[in-house]
Amino acid sequence: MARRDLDTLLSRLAGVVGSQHVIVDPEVTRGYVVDWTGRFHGETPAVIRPGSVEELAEVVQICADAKVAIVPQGGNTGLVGGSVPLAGELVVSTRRLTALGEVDELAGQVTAGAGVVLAALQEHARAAGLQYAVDLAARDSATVGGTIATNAGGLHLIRWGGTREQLAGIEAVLADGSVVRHLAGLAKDNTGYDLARLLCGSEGTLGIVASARLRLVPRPPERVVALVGFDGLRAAVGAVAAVRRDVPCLDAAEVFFEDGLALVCEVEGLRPPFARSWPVYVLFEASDHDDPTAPLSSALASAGGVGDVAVGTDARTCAELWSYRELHTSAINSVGPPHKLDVSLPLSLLPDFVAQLPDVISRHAPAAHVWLFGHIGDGNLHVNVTGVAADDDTVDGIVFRTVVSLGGSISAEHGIGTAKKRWLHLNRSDAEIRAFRRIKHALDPLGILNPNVLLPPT
Ligand code: FAD
Ligand code: 2HG
Ligand code: ZN
Repeated sequence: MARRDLDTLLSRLAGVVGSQHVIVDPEVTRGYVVDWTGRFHGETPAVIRPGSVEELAEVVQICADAKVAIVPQGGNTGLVGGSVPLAGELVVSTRRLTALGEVDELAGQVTAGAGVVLAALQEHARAAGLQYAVDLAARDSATVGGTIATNAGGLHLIRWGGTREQLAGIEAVLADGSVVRHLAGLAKDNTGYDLARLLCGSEGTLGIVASARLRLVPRPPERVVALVGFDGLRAAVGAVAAVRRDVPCLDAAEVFFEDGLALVCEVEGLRPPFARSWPVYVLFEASDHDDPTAPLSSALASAGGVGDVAVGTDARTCAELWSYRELHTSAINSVGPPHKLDVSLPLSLLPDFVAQLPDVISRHAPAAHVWLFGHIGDGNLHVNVTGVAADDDTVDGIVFRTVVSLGGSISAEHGIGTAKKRWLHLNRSDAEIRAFRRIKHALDPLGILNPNVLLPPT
């Protein structure tokens, strides 16, 4: 865009949001143009920070008039390169949309602005004796809008479902600047297309979420966390099945491995949980009105391959046990920007997949290291590969093809973004991708909303 046209555009936008919210200083915009991992770098002429849905709508309308592309951004914690302006787009940040309504205790719902971070939402829900079911280690930065746009899964999906299951309504700005608002949160409301669920997981390609009506769930008072060492993954998968069967109040079943735990302890200066190490660890969390420790222990006692067990029932010990799992992402990033492959597989095939992965990868990238952890209860493994150049995605393709050959998905919860769009066809048929394109074209005919993600180029 010519300098003069850009200046005109930015001054129109400043007229809407205020010049202090049109950020052009490269020192400041730097934090908006590189993704969380440091693998994806872009550039932008400006970051626009609307303070209300009305301002957001005007911003989008002005960009549509000028046919200028936009990347919506929340907390910029996305892990598929979808939140950064890779082709010089404007960034529209939702971080000022932080309105948080009163908790409706009768409905068990709340209306939250797109820029509310999950930690604030959790705290707000807790004050009313409830909780928001989606929780992630990035809770201090990840926003309501970003988690809806990516349909984030998180640590408690096994019990409560992912983001889509919590959505009771949405307010969003479409690509022409029009506002769709459906926030009543009625339990029964069978009146046509479900726009909230369509926008959920659309990665900023169909509209910009301004706020959402969210379901809250009960927060049982008694909680137990158990970290268990296993002699192998097959035993761990079997134990997870036993615990799921016998402990209906299971909140989480999370896996990590010997090398990942050693890295976390080294990078974060933590003491290992046990005197000896185990090939595989699973962290279980359960919560209920009555203390769930006894059913959890007896389910584990009936499972094979169980080694050491550490149990926490008070907040401090639970947090310490969780930190071995939650700190994997930052510890791995300290090794170097990883390729983040977030896959899911049928549980019965998870051990075979993990057994063949090192060989499959080292044949093509001998210097690579593969770190594995994830949500074992959901069959979701985070395959992080370090020691591979940021722009060389040969290994990504190899892993994805292996996953698909075993009946799995190339994206369990992080989305497609820019990182995986060339592999979308592995999981989606031509007919599905054509339908995606028609939906995209119908809602965003100019193609201005997050043009670099999800859909591969034609
Ligand atoms: P961003 O990164 O800013 O954006 C993500 C995508 O959403 C982009 O495509 C962006 O354009 C779009 N977007 C953002 N806001 C809006 C909006 N208001 N309207 C429309 N589109 C929008 N993810 C999981 O699923 N489960 C996990 O357990 C998990 N744990 C994580 C732990 C760590 C330490 C980190 C760094 C990340 C983790 N993530 C996890 C990934 C990430 O936190 C999620 O993808 C989250 O949903 C992104 O939210 P965000 O606000 O940071 O969005
Ligand atoms: C998690 O489960 C997140 O901790 C991040 O989804 C996964 O870092 C990753 O690859
Ligand atoms: Zn995850």
